Amino acid sequence: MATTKTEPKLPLALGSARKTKNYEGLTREQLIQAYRLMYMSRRVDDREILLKRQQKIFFQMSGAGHEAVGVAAGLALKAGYDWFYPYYRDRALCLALGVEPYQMFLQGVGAADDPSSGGRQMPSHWSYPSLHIVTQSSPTGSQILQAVGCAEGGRYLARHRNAEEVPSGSGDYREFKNVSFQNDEVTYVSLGDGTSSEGEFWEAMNAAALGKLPVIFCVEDNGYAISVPVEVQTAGGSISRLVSGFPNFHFEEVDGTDPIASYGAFRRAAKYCRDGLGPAFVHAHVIRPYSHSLSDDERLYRPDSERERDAQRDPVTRTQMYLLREGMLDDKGLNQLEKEVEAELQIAVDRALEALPPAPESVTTFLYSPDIDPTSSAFDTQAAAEVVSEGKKPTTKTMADLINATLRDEMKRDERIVIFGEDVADCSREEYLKQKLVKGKGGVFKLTYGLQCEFGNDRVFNSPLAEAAIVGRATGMATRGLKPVVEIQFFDYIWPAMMQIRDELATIRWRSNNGYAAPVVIRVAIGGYLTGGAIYHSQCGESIFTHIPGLRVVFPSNSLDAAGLLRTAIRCDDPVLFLEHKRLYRESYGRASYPGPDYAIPFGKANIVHPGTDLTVITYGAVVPRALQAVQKLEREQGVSIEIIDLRSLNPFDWETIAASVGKTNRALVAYEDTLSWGYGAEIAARIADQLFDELDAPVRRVAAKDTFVAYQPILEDAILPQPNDLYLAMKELLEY
Ligand SMILES: Cc1ncc(C[n+]2csc(CCOP(=O)(O)OP(=O)(O)O)c2C)c(N)n1
Ligand SMILES: [Mg+2]
Repeated sequence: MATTKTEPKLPLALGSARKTKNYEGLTREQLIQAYRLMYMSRRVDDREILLKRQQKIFFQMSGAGHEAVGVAAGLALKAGYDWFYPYYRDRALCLALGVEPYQMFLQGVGAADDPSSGGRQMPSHWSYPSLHIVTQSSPTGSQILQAVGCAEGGRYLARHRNAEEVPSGSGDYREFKNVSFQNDEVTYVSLGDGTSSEGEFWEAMNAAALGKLPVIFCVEDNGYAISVPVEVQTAGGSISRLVSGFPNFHFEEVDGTDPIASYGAFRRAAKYCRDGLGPAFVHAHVIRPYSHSLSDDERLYRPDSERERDAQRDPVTRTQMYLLREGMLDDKGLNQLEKEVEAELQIAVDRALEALPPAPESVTTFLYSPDIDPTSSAFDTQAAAEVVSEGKKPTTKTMADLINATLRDEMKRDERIVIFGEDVADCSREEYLKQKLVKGKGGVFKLTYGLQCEFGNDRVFNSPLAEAAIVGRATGMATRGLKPVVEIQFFDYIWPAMMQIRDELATIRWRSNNGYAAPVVIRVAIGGYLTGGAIYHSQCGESIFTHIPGLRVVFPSNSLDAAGLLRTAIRCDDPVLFLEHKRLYRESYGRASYPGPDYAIPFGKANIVHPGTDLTVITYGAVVPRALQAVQKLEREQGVSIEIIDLRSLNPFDWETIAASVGKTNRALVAYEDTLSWGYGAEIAARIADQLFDELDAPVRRVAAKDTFVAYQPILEDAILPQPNDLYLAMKELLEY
């Protein structure tokens, strides 16, 4: 651990640079260029503020006060080589990396040609793929874990050169992914002082320290998070003090209003990372002269005296004075520089104001991959796979067996796949496996058993117990072209990852206008009927995720469907939530023989598990075998004929099959394990009521769990979850209607 601390006293810092005259290795030209960028950054803010007041743009977020540290980072790191996860105050960094002011104004006006988002995101939400500036969201701090994953992705690619190869005709996501990397690349991520209170920040610091990853964490400490001062935010008032115990880090604390000192800090930090020694932490003290945003008036909570103290540290004016004092610029040179910047900005603003807005019809474009359609017939290899198993005596494999086999087949086929999560490895202490002291675990349900032994620690490993970190790191890796297939041990514990799933993973392609994508597969053990599973090992809740645009959600009910849908999930180019019902893992229902290494089922295609003519039951997951039981009884007793549709994939779902069936039977029952109200069945029932109203001879009914939690005592569990008899009664009633 190395520590360099520079007290935040600008005159001294600049004074010392003057004494040594080496300006931390910056040339006079570079210093003038640094000032030019800082000045430009401030003036872009000023222009935007004016445009906002004229109602020509719709939001403004300034980088004022953060210019010196941003430019310093931009000079110390390399655009298009290193990777950048900036936050909204990093305008100067972006300019230093090569973003043009015109491009920034395009985002302000929400133009179709805005390269960051095509008019979808607020200004200061940077995304410039050719520069490796990765799309940014608005939740504070949710970029940090992704930066860690990005660094991991680069290191993985450096160690697994075969992963770059794309076999011709692979037909999978690899055909559309650039996996370039540099052996000594660095990932930069920044955040504000307030954001360092977010749990994900600490998860990211831990993961970076554990992996000795080349990440530079930059905390731009302006002393406030909107109106909350740092001493209320951070115990002891100093984030440097709090993080100082993390191992493997290089630490810098610097006056972030001083471009020379900041550059020195970043240069040392970058060297430490490039040398492979571990991550670095740069704590930069900056100011925030323009309130939090245009919607905030800091005079409500900061007295003039405090604001004036800050103003004296303004990085733009002080750097300007410094250059004059050092004789690098004279008044004439300065005037000339400022005139040039103003002229450039005028042209940029004029052009941006003429830019066309996006077309309203484009609003759903790039929610999903434009390159690979997982609903297409290319993913329908069921017939071919059945031929593979023909002739051999079929062995009956459980859903757990076939998920394990599919993961194994896909890992063999594609070296970009990495698997991680809680307990998924066989044994983290590899020597125990080598010495054959232990057999290995491979997941609490053993779904990943044997994969670490076969593919090694780099490809299958245990993560810290941190669900946001699992999904966030996976998202960063996928951004680099890898295919993380991660596990959330129980659906009940997916919630810490919700921010990453809902606000990051699912939004990345859409919000960056296809600039970036993160086709991660998240496998999740879900559901109840466990006899003792209780509240926290029985939850469903799939509709919360089908409600998220941009995310595919599948929920197989049997071994073959699990194998076929998991393969499609892995090979496609979209993020997929793959729900595995725990009760079905080893059920005798739905076992099958191994269907071969290319068996795939397209998304959005339901399976008619039982054909019929008098009533349609639409269901999925563990309710499928229960519905079958009820149907068999009713058919036996009453000679009726009931059709059961297993949806298999919930988003997208197979409306055609539902419509055709209800058109034939004129009666519909929607059955699902989750709580009744506001659930997945509500959407299906509403669609039927809306679009098939004329076909119906009876109301659309739902059978689902009671609107409560799943209890431990089996008598209660039975009463809460939908049972075959509940289904039987509802079917009977509908048939008699
Ligand atoms: C998760 C989340 N919570 C709240 C907000 C609203 N918000 C936006 S910026 C901000 C303050 C951030 O302060 P800091 O991290 O110090 O950065 P600064 O703006 O001071 O540079 C808050 C509360 C948000 N965007 N995301
Ligand atoms: Mg702050």
